[in-house]
Amino acid sequence: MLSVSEEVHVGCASRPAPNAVVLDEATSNLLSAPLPATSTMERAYVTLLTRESYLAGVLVLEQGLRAVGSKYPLVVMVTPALPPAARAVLAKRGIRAREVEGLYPEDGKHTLPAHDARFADTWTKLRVFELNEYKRVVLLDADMVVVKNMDDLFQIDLPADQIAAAHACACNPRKIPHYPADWIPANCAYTALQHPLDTPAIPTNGPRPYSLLNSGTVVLNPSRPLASSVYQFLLTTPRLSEFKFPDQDLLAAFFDGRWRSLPWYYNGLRTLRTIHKNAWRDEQVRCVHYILPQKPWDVGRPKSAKAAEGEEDPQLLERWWWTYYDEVMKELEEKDPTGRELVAKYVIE
Ligand SMILES: [Mn+2]
Repeated sequence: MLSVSEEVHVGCASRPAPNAVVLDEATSNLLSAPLPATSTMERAYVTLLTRESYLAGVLVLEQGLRAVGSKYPLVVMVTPALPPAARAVLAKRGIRAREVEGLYPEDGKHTLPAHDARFADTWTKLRVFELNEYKRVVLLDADMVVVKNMDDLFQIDLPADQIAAAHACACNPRKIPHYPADWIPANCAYTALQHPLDTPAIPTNGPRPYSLLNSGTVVLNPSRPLASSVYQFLLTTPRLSEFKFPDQDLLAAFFDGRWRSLPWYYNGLRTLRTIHKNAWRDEQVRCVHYILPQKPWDVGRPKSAKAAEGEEDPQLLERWWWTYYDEVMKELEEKDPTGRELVAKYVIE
């Protein structure tokens, strides 16, 4: 664990003035000295936690990484808004917290409709670019679960100023009316897949959604110059108001022509299982992403009985989340009953 004095406070107030986020010499002085490089410290999975209600998600994510024998730790970026009780739960489980400031667009430059209010804090995910105590980071959302080892993401060939991510699914299966109009199955990069293990292409002349990524899993090489240009882009791009999915659309725009496509199974969007049967294989998925509202902890345990041997289980993905959740809660019961109570407060059984 980082002790309090080693925690790094980078950047600026939660509503930064445009010139404050640039990591100039003065701001750089606020960064800690680089941490000693060891083989395990150079690489980390990273997620963001800004509120207690996602604590269960983070603990389940970490449980999965350990269960599949990941060699690299999960580091949790936390913001000043996160209450001490939530930090204590992480600390007691030996999960490293990494202090970052919130990151937001300038006031009035971007508005989120009420139905997407859950995205308000996701700009702060972009803080991951400044974690340059790591050479390589795999950024994961707190609404994901790891069911197969995916440490190979730390070995992929990736130029310093590029990222790797899986495509967004542009099918809009729930026909959400405020989604972009060109989000239809014919324009979805996954529709064209011939083989489940193929990686979708990013053709320069393809439909627009072919150039969109899902930011649940992002492989990157942190660096201060890169962080600085990402934040500059956030503050200056005239396209900001178009970004319906905050950090996700910004990343696709900033890294346009400079991101590598990953196979779907590193970011197994839960909707793919039913709408892209051409691609999805239960036995191939490394990491499930519970996209859209109604996270597993919002709807409770699967109501149906487990499917019989050889039959398809419609709630298999939800069961995976709850299996890890039960393991976490069992351990907390013994080692941190107060923490267990806090986690359970936001979980509907
Ligand atoms: Mn997500």
